[in-house]
Amino acid sequence: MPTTIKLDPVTRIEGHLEIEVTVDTVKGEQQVIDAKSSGTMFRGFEIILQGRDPRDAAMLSQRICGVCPVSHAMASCRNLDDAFGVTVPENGRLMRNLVLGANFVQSHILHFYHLTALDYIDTTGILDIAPWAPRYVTPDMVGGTLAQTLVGHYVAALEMRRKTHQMGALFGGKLPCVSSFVAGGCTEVVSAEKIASFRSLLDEARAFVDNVYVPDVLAVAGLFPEYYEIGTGCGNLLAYGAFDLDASGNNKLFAPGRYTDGTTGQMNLAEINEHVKYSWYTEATGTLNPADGVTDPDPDKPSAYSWCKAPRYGDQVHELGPLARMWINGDYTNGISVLDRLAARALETKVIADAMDGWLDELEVGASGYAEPSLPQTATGVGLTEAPRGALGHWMEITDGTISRYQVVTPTAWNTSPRDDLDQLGPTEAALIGTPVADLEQPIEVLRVVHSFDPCLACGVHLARPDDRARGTKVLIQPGIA
Ligand code: NFE
Ligand code: MG
Repeated sequence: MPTTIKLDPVTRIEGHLEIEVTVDTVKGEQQVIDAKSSGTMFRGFEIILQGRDPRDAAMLSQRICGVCPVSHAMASCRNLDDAFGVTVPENGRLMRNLVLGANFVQSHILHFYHLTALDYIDTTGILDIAPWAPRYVTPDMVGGTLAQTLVGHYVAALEMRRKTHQMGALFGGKLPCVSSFVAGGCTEVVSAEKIASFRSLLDEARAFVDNVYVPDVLAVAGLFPEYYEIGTGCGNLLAYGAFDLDASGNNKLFAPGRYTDGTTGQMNLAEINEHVKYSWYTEATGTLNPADGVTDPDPDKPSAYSWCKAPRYGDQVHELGPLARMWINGDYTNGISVLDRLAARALETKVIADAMDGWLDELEVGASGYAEPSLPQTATGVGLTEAPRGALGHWMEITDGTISRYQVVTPTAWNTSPRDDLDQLGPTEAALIGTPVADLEQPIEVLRVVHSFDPCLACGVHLARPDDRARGTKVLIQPGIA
């Protein structure tokens, strides 16, 4: 008999995600036969931004998320750079890269140690108090020395995250939510002292990544090899690319591109659209390209089960994230699975941390990182970057000097998207199909698959629904009082 299990909410993620799986026995093995991923929180940032001065966009859109505010600042500023037609000076490009890089290192360490490592280790006798207990304890979890070591590294990782935050704040002004990212560059002043402080913190972070993070991920991978076959998903990957290596915009640490039906291809923005058949948005706003996108919530829509729209490329499902970036860059092509996501994320952290050392060398003490733009009355803009969880895009229209349209499409919207107009499952849903579940009371395998995407629903559904059961009761936060 098929059994339905609901993880509501999924814990050790950012934001509010509900995962519903149906489990049945197929060919003698109990496994997931159906899955639904539901973003259960509406944010409304795209509505909040309408009617505002475009120069506010970077400050406001960063508040979408405390984990990846730098990515939203970067996407927003690139959007404004594009709309205003301004060229960012070299120090501006480099400081933006360094702050974004610091945030990636922080976020990836957070994901492994504080969000997913506990899916693999039995911490009984080590962490028996809240918030670590009660929790799933399954026979395949590893205890003993590895568990002791990983818990020790869990604590060390907290300290490392503090230091990477400090690093980002040196050129970001503060963190989370940087104050120096503006249209036209970065307003922080480059000094020899700041470069030295940044490098000293970066040296510590690089040592942690090389000597602790990457080896720990490989240790977990060695003990759970079956997870190279679990959570394979849609098999398609997409990246916008990020970390400009020069002013041309064509030379990036991570290249844009996609991998669709087994073939590598170019990424053309016109092919992106957001389906809403199963999302709480009016049907009229479906399948629009983000440049023409509309945010019009329909909380009573009978077919819907998520506040995430379903972004698609050429109407096909694509997975975003570190694995997509590393694959498209040719840096990691071992496979697509739970462990491949974890391994690619750790290896990418090393690639970025090592590159940051070179960007510090390129900074010019005293040179401005900011070119003052003039504000157009009418313009359109697109800002693309990568966030820790995958490709991030902001689209904007300016009319009469104010924002008349602002659309954000986040990586978690792609990865945890519900079904689309063609009834194709979203990437996480697809990755769950076929996942073995040994114990219906403790579906740890489901959690391992979901966590491998590092979902952030605050980003995904960029108002609160105070009572989860009262779907008809919505409180819309109006512009100006958010
Ligand atoms: Ni809230 Fe975010 C990242 C973005 S995920 S963490 O990384 O954009 O959608
Ligand atoms: Mg959006």
